Amino acid sequence: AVLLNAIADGANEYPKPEQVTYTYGTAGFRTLAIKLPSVLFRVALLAVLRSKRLEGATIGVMVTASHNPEPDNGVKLVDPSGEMLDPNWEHHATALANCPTTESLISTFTTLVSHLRVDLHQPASIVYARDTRPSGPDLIHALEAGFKAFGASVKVVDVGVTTTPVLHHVVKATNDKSGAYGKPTVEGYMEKMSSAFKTLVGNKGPLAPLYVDCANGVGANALTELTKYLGDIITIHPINTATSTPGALNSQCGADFVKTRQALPPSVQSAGYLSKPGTRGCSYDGDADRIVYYYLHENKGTFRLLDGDKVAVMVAMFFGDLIAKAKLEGDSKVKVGVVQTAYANGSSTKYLTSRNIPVTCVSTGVKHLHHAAQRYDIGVYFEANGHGTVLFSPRALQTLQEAKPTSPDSANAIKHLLAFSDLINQAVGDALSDMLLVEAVLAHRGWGASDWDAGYEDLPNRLVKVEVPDRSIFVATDAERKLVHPAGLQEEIEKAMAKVEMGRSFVRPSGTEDCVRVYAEAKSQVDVETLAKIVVDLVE
Ligand code: 16G
Ligand code: ZN
Repeated sequence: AVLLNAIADGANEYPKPEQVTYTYGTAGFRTLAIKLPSVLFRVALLAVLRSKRLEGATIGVMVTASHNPEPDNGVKLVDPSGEMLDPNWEHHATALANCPTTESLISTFTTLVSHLRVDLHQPASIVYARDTRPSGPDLIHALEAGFKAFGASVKVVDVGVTTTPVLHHVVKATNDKSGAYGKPTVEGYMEKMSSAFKTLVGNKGPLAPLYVDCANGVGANALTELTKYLGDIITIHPINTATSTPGALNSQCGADFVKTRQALPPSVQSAGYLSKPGTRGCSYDGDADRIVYYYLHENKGTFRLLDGDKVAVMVAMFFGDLIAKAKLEGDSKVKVGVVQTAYANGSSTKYLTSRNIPVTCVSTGVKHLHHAAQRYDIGVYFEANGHGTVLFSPRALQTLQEAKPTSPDSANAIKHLLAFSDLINQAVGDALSDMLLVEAVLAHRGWGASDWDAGYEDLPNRLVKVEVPDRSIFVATDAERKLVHPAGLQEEIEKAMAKVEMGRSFVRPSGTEDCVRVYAEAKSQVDVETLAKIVVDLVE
């Protein structure tokens, strides 16, 4: 009763706005920041319940709206393994967020406690962080008010202003009592990544300079921190680092801007950072869990995008070669697989499958890719938009640790594979760790940006956002590649696809915005435009 009173007192401070319905979606709760204080208070309650249910295992709470505009914010929970919240708990979050009154909140909370069999006497432990958004501090206050209702039984650690992947790392490392995953701090993470990077490229440096567009977000802080540990192996030039300039976050810069516009951020263009042929640039998003690379074509000066698909292909091929060099024999052989979504460019999928690398296609959203990647020994997963990482299965790690090298070459390959497993964030994709992964692979291959790009040519493609009265009538299946509803629409889309050479198109409701997305690709730009237009018309 004391607890319920404390929760009720706190809840009264953060009433739910009327006429707002919240959904815990692919990226947690995300909307205008001014609508979120009550949600943060209630998310705190759920985080505590989840931690208690898991006997005090540490749960993470991240306050960010990633690539969204500055007035937005959001919140998501991180499970003890460092992965996204168990999907079975997502609707409990939604239920708590939507209770119209304090009374109904208390009754929903009480129901959850008994329904989920939570022992309130268990301890709870939470770590939390936020990005650089101006709305962050107030939302963190609301979150902390939720923890305070439980009194001293809840242990909290404020990681402060940091990136989403750093928070995931801290959660995973805190829960790994063996200490093998590294120290549960920002410094611990930077140390782990940079020492693996040094093992991999220490004798190949200094690497060619790299320009990094930080989207004026929290990635700028993390990158400054990381460069302190990297020494002079690589010269990194951070740009778009104005984290306290109002309105600058994600504006005309960042991974989402670059991927959607297929162009340089104007700031990068006008400063001419990439004008020296072969110079590489990359862009993070607002919370630094996404990255895309690019460069300017040597002769034509045109923009060339190296997106998540390009990273996946390069990395998968490289690991395949490294495993061959390691000469791991027989049953213990380690195999590489790739996970993509329907948005992966058809050329990338064809490139991989024609080289006997297995490819799985899953629905959009990191959690789907992550789980599918866990089924491979070394699972490379990337969304075209730049979310992704590489997972090493426990069996693969054990095989590598126990492998008996047959030559100095194989010993080296094994050492490098293990160093890559330390360099790469095993909890979630990280722009910083992915950047070092790309740089290390390029250095090992002796490649520049154009060598990397030469593997395959993207099919021309188009992504269109269509506003519809009710997106819930669009129901997709087969990893979102086909529509089962509205009846008959899929047949029409397929007819349109058949009309153009190498035509492919699909329609899916967005999980983050009130719209439907239409994707089309074909052999020529003209055909893509035709196909996209037909499908958009069908949807409208
Ligand atoms: C979320 C997902 C991202 C996905 C995007 C699709 C996470 C952490 N983020 O941002 O992976 O690409 O949604 O958005 O899972 P859409 O459903 O609006 O197309
Ligand atoms: Zn993000």
